[in-house]
Amino acid sequence: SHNRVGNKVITYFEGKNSLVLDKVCTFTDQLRYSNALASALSLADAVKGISFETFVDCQIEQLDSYWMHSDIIIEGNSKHQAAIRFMLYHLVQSIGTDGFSSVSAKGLSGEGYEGHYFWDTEIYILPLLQLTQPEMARRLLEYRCHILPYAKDRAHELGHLRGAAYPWRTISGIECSGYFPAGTAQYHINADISYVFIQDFLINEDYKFLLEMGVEVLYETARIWLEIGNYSKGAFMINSVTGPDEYTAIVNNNYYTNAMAKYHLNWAEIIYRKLSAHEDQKVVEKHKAICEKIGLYESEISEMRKASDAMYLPYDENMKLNPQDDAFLQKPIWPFENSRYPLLLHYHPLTIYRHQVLKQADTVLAHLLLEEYVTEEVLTNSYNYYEALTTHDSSLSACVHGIMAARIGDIEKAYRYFEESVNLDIEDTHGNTKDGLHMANIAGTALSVINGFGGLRVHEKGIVFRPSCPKEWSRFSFKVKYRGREIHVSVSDEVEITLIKGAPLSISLWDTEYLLKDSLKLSCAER
Ligand code: IFM
Repeated sequence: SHNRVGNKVITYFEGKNSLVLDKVCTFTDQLRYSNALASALSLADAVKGISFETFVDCQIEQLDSYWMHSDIIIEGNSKHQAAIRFMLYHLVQSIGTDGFSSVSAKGLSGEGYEGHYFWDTEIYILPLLQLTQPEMARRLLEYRCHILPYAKDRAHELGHLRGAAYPWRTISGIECSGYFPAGTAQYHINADISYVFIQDFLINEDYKFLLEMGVEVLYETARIWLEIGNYSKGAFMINSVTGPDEYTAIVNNNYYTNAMAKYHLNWAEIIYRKLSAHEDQKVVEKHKAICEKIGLYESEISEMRKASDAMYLPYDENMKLNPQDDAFLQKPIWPFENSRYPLLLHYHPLTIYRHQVLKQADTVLAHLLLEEYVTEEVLTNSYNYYEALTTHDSSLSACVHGIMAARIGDIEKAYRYFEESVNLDIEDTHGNTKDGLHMANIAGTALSVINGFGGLRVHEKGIVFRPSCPKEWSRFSFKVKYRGREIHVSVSDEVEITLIKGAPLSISLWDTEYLLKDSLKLSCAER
């Protein structure tokens, strides 16, 4: 018999032989439920009678579907194959799938960074999921939409008259960073979040999702650039911000931030025009209602277009590269040989900030995300210059350097970086895996195969491949989803791109356009 006393249930048993107890755990909180306790009890009631085996079957079904679309095959190195599957497995366990959560920096594997979510999700994890698990990707985008009210409050708190400023680190939506120079000053998080909403649109062309979850975030975050930027001699400047590289703080015109803001403002205007002129009147009306709700009118959109077009992107004519910011190239180069690493544990931040030294990819990352803003020459020069100054003290660095090494055609170097990122946790090369696995690096390792050796990019004009197989592997392959299609890519000394599902599609392979009907096979030597 049962007795419920307050929150406790007291159960009396009588009899002989064995007693089987099924323990049902439900988890609720006040972020997701207005009455957490009542919801927990009713959820527990709802699963009553469902056997453990049924849950096991559901789990198997989910994982089978995950591997079907997300597996990455590496032939010729069984250690790499096992390691990448280990990484993909940890990743899937850590992804918030309810629209109220994201992926914490250490996933569910440790307490490092207190479970907080960072830009790691948008710039490292989402680009992978958007191509392989688009529904999971959408839940993560929804999370950002749900916490928009907090980002608007934060913008107000920072003294901005309009717009939203997403927190550097958070769970519920409030800023949890206690060190603003390398926290809140990283305004680029606004552009990072918008970048993945724009990628979702480029990949899926889905106006419904854009309207429901994306536009308000896109516009409110774009407003911040007009708040913090100013014109000087006709160019739009963004001062006193910190870029991705945490060894350089509070700078003027960080290339990454300015380039991402330019893209963000550009797309805010394009999307405004597309939605205002949409053929479906319901879309036009709904968009109009959102704009009216947030007080966004033509004049502000024109300001966004103007700022995007006039955005200042630092460029050094002598060195033919993009300086990381206005002052970066004037500083002395860090004395690398006589230093102790990671620098952050041995030197005061102010000492580090006064030198040319990077913790992680910054301009190089901007060139990965926005190659349309740079020439081949500047991209290569910038890579070579910054690589020599980068300590990779951040686990977010090696994968980006590997992807970009492949981009400039240095596959041997790309392979060395791949080894660094694939081994980071399993060999504990940063000495801190005890605090949890490095989720951005995990997704970044998968991206090293897809974007790096596979050379995949999603541009406004379409999908691009520039594949090359490292000589240490005999073949690698993966699948991606793009505009209702599923595509299988297999690379050895030849590349075979197969349309598994969907209508024929125009693709770019080594900068030549092809119509992908069923399968396209070319020798890598012919590129
Ligand atoms: O978001 C990162 C940051 O870029 C470097 N330090 C660690 C953070 C969490 O992974």
